[in-house]
Amino acid sequence: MAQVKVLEKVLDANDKIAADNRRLFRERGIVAVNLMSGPGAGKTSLLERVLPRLAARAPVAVIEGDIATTADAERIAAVGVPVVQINTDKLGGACHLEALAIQTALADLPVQGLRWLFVENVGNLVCPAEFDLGETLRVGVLSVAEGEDKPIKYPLLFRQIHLLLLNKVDLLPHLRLDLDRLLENVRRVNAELPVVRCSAATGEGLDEFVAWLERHAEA
Ligand SMILES: Nc1nc2c(ncn2[C@@H]2O[C@H](COP(=O)(O)OP(=O)(O)OP(=O)(O)O)[C@@H](O)[C@H]2O)c(=O)[nH]1
Ligand SMILES: [Mg+2]
Repeated sequence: MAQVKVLEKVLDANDKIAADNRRLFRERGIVAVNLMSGPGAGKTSLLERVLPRLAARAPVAVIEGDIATTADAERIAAVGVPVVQINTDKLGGACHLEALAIQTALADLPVQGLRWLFVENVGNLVCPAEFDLGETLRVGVLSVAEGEDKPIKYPLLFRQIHLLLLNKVDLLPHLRLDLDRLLENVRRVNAELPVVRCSAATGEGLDEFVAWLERHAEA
């Protein structure tokens, strides 16, 4: 019982800070995109491809969340985009980002005039979906190598997101995957969820992803 109370308090505090973040994003016209997936689905690879295209038209920044290492922030810095790395091992090793970490990281980013803020959450198909960061859009990434059953086994993330990127489609000829069953499982959890089939390796589907982002940013 006591444990439940503690968790409620944590979520309460998180939601208040998330509301502050959301207000700041609205006031400044920032579109904040929370990118969530299991480890290795291709979040950073997709960002490496998509960020230069968005940055050519409007200022972009990234917050990278990982338990440890600055590897992903270094990859983002290499494409010339301002980035802050959050390592949650210094915050108790959390498997997700919380709103306070976003608020703190914003102090180290060029928020003035910023249009796009991408938050790459810690690689985890469960916990990130439980914490509101104040983001504008939630995008999930599932790679085709993860199997047909992930949407029904880990439904929360698939319920919360506004778009699903089905990544690594270049690998389909090499996999034993029933794509129709995977898509049916997505629909069982979230009937309306748009799905973009893409590959960070070949660039397939990324025009569609960028177009979706720009449409939703206008809205
Ligand atoms: N074949 C293929 N490989 C990919 C694709 N996207 C990513 N990869 C590879 O998958 C591995 C993981 O990619 P990352 O982009 O680091 O994945 P991530 O989701 O950022 O991983 P974490 O941040 O650790 O959760 C790397 O070896 C990538 O080169 C893709 O579309 N096709
Ligand atoms: Mg990554």
